[in-house]
Amino acid sequence: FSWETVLKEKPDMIHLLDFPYNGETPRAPLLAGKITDNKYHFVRNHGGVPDIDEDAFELEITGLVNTPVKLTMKDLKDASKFPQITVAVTLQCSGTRRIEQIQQYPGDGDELINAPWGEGAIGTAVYRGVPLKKVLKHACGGLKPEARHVEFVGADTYFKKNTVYNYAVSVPTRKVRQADEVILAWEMNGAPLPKMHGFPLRAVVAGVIGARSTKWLYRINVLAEPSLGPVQAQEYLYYTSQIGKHNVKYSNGFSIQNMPVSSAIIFPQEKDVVVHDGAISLRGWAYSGGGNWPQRVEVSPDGGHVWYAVDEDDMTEKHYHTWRLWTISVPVDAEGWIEFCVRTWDSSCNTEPTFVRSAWNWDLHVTSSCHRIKIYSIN
Ligand code: MTE
Ligand code: MO
Repeated sequence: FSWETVLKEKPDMIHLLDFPYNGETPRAPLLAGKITDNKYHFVRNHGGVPDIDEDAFELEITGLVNTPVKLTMKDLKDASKFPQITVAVTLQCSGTRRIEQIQQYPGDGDELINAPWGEGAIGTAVYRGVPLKKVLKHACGGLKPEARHVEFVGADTYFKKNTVYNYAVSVPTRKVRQADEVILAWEMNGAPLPKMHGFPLRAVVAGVIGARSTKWLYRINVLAEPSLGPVQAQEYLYYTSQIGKHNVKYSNGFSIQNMPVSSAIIFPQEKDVVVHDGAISLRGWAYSGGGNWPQRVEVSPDGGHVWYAVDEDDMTEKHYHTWRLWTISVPVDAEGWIEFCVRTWDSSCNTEPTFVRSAWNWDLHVTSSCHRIKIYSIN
């Protein structure tokens, strides 16, 4: 790994962590369109960025499959072997908007590996690859009856508690049965997968936290139980409010898979002075995992008493794998500091908790409470 790769592929990010490299998408490119430019798609790494020679590369599929195999990139890209698929998928890190929890609960969370993300740890790209379902069927003769989880192993390593691990996570086999939900991808927005995003091959798992979309994927291991890798078993767990940093037992947390509905106001931003003529325009994103889409976005100019719904025409199209960008003009009479907040209902009628404290969990994942900003209104 070197900064050269960052500076070549991602020169203008909000550089949150040098190593492992974590970069957040700045506000303007975040809302520039439904599809995020590769140059600006957020990057979340746990370790270094491996250098992989595509021609020498092999993907190994092993464990509870009827026929373990090794496939080259040429095999995978051979359309006569596997049907190819192109899908737009929103990836959201479960650390998105963590900064709001950090501000209220300083010192919580595993600060060594969990970055203080704002609203830009989310992005959408069009991925091209093959459905994992088809590869398991046509190359591996299907799964053995005991198979319950599919583990993805990345070629990158990271260091935790005096041990070096490969990045490894898993999803239930049930997820893989949906051909357009688990993809082995080599193309991102029409370009070869950038190094920072997993060249030459990554898993793209729609609807669940970004952590399952393993980059630099080189082994798929079909298991009876979830992966024992620390990223699966010790990180990305959701705890009840009785569990804190000092009494944590991993068995008290459950694995975060589907992302809940959440949204954010991107323009204006906290502490902006907004000069207007009785109405303020706001723009932001809304997303929901698990195959849900944001159905209704509402914005309040007074901290959550009066709400205005975003017009359906003022949102990008709905799709069960992607976010929706929205815009609204909200009447404002008040002068001085006012608090805007946004809440979204998804297609399963779920909405967001009202305050950060209702979303608190000690490792500070999934900040899905109503996003609030204070701005100074000059009317
Ligand atoms: N895959 C590997 N091999 N190593 C990683 O550190 N980070 C995961 C996931 N896949 C990670 C990985 C996390 S936590 C997220 S949110 C997504 O990658 C981010 O994908 P991106 O960097 O392409 O945006
Ligand atoms: Mo993540």
